[in-house]
Amino acid sequence: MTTTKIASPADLEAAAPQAAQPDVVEETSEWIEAFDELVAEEGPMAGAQLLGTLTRRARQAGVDLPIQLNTPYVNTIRVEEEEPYPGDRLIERRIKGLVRWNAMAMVHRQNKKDPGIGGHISTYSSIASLLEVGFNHFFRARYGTEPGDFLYLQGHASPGVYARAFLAGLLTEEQIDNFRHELRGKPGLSSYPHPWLMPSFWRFPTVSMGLGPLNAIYQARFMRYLENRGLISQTARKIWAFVGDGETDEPEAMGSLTLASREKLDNLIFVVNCNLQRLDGPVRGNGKIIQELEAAFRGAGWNVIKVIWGADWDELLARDTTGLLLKRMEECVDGDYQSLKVKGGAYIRSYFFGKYPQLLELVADKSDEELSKLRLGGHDPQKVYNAYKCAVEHRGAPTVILAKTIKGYGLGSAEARNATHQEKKLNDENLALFRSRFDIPIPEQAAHDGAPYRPPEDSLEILYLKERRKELGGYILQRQVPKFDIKVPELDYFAESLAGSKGRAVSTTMGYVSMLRHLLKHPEIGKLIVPIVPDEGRTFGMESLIRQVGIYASQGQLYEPHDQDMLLYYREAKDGQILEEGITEAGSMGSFTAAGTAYANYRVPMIPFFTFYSMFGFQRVGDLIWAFADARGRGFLFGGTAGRTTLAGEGLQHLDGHSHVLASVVPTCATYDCAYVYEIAVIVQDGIRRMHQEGEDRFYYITVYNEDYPMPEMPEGSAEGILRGIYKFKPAPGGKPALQLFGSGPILNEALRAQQILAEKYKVQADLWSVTSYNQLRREALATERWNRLHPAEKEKRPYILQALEGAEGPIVAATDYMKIVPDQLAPWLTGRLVTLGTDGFGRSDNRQHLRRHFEVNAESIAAAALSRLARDGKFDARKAQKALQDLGVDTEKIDPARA
Ligand SMILES: Cc1ncc(C[n+]2csc(CCOP(=O)(O)OP(=O)(O)O)c2C)c(N)n1
Ligand SMILES: [Mg+2]
Repeated sequence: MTTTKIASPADLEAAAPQAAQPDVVEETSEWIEAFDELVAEEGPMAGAQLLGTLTRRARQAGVDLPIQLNTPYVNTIRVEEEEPYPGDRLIERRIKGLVRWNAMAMVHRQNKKDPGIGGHISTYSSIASLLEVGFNHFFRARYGTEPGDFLYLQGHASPGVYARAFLAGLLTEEQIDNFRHELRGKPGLSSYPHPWLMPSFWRFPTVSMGLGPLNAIYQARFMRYLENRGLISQTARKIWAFVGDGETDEPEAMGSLTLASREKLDNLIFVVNCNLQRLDGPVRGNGKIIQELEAAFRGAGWNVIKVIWGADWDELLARDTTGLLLKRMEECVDGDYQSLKVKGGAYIRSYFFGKYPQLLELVADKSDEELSKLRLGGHDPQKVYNAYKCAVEHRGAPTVILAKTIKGYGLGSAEARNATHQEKKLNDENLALFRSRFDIPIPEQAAHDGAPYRPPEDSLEILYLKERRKELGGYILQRQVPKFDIKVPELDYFAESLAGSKGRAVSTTMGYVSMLRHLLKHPEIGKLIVPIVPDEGRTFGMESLIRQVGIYASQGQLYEPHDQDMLLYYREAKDGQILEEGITEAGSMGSFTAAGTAYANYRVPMIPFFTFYSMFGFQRVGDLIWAFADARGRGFLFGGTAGRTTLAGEGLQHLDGHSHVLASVVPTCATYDCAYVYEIAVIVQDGIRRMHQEGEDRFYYITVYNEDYPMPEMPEGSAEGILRGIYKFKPAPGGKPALQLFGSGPILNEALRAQQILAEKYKVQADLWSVTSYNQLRREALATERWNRLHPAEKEKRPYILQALEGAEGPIVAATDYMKIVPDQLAPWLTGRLVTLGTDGFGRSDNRQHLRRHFEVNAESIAAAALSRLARDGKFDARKAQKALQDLGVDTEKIDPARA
């Protein structure tokens, strides 16, 4: 059997013609000659075919051929294939100079005015040509009545994006003047792309590196999903994702590449800005990031276009008959290229060309200055234009453009230096140099101050810029949200979920899934629901959903599923509605984000329900959830298999007792821990109404469990309390209560049992409350308290938690399957009353009964805690309380589970 291996540099060296044995030299040259003839007569395709056939033949014959994923270190598009530039290069250069100036000046001036306010100038300066060619010739603002291309931009390049919007008249000088000054009562500009902060400008938060590329891939896939399901019309819309070369080290950036090729996402274009540097220094000092990325993307099935050298190098490459120029290009590592830029023309001559006398000869007619100005591909509009054109026209696969640029391009002595990323200001000399290099027509003093500059409205530059944008459908940096006129289902649509299970033991997960199944049938919003699962559908009992609406598969189902004769077979369909993502919570978040922001991006108010293992949610993909909130995402996150003691047997890595803590930190996330199915129905119904009828930018985190128990019918009048976070579930059974019991999720049942134990065994009466959201209660209380603080002369308002507890006396024992900090969020308003029982500490493998005893959240522990507290308050005999603990089986001397 032959094995295939990837070529190592040594293999390639060995396979190189110059290393061939003397006796095969003649034969080799004959082969080459024949090959050249074939290509000349029949064309490159014939050459490729011949080599393909030969390679297959060689492998069959047992020849161990290395796989070669790299092409030479030159541009992918040959000069002969290039098309002429369609724009006015001169004016475009002037516009670019103006954008560069304003971007640089914005950061420079702000840091002079307000030292330490930050900002970046070197990222944009490297990416300027890549963006300008796009803005002038490619980025479409609309396709007919449909929204246009989507741009994921490097967050740190935002000054350049603002500068262009300023020239286009989209942003005012006052805004430019208030870059990074958002809190001064004037319109300012956020540091980075944040739709939350600038909702009519930014669409995609990208500055947490790696999330942009991942979200772009899933966005491209979701666009196809909407098209295939007939929810939007098919357009030529492209998703352009600008990515830093350093950023590609983030696993999220590269982790989903094969999805894009598998799904043939030719609506997706990555542009990697290969300035060879990141924050601290070179991305690959000892290697070549462009070659490394080429192999990775090509291996993943992408169309790869390298844009390495500018037109200045074409002539040198054409004149070099020795092959030494390419050899030298390939020998140098990225650290060398960085030094060549920093050290200038004479060094380039001696170090780069000087290695081989023939190369020195090649540049004998060039001055040192000319050598220092030999342009790279990513700064050459002609090269960039051709790469973009090929990318846009490419069919059947996503494209990545690897464009070589210089970090800090045009910033004088800061260019390409290791420290350039942190540069905030230019010195006077560099400012003057910048002004003359890019011909900025402003007075010296204004230049010195770094004043913004916008030429008059009727200047050639502004007219040209506007005309180009008009041609492309208008300005692209705009985010508009239409008003939707959808009728969301009323609560009675959920009647089945509200009615209880009539004594049948079911889990909240089952109840949730049947509710989802019902929602999918809704005549108006059914089609808008997007169920998303990361290979966990069976865990949550979703097989019936698979049968009902199918799993989305862009190619349909190409095979006959082995279980086709079963009712609940594995059904994949081109118009399938479920996104079955496989084992990727990050990728699922990509889909959740694309779906949850579709109301703004596609003007289709999709309603995603992403159901996952609660332990692998916020803990695993918290930053993606944060970005979802920033993007003003709307939808439902369902944390299944929730609870540190409810998910039995799984142990430390799986038992979640803290996702509610993590979820509580996201400002637009409403978190709910539900005990009964009707609670979920009330929250989902109201959520859809608030998000899509009222247009609120919020989303939900709801935990559901796999413990089966009878679901009660919804108590009359409890809807408001469910939504606000607390309602009385069962009043004290026999007389005036001495204390209050709070329970959440399945632990409410433990509290219910505790209520009985207390009444029957100890004659202690307690009210029982279901607390659906400590977090919502806390937020409301904080807002009320803030109002009180700011209005000392007005009548004090009472937080909802105190209103709800009006007249409810005695201590409060709150029990949860989550950490104690969850109920403790209400401690400031329940001073001296609150006793919290929760599941702090690592989970263990055991059944519910033992887990709850271990974590001290079982009914007995709740009853014991109540008696203990009453004893401390002098309301129950202390010795009897101690005895009760023993009778209830509470081990008073066991180790604290928080430390076990
Ligand atoms: C997740 C994350 N980690 C770290 C940073 C901080 N950071 C901002 S820019 C940067 C370097 C970026 O380098 P590169 O991706 O090559 O972009 P360039 O500026 O060179 O174009 C770093 C580390 C961040 N924004 N996000
Ligand atoms: Mg970089």
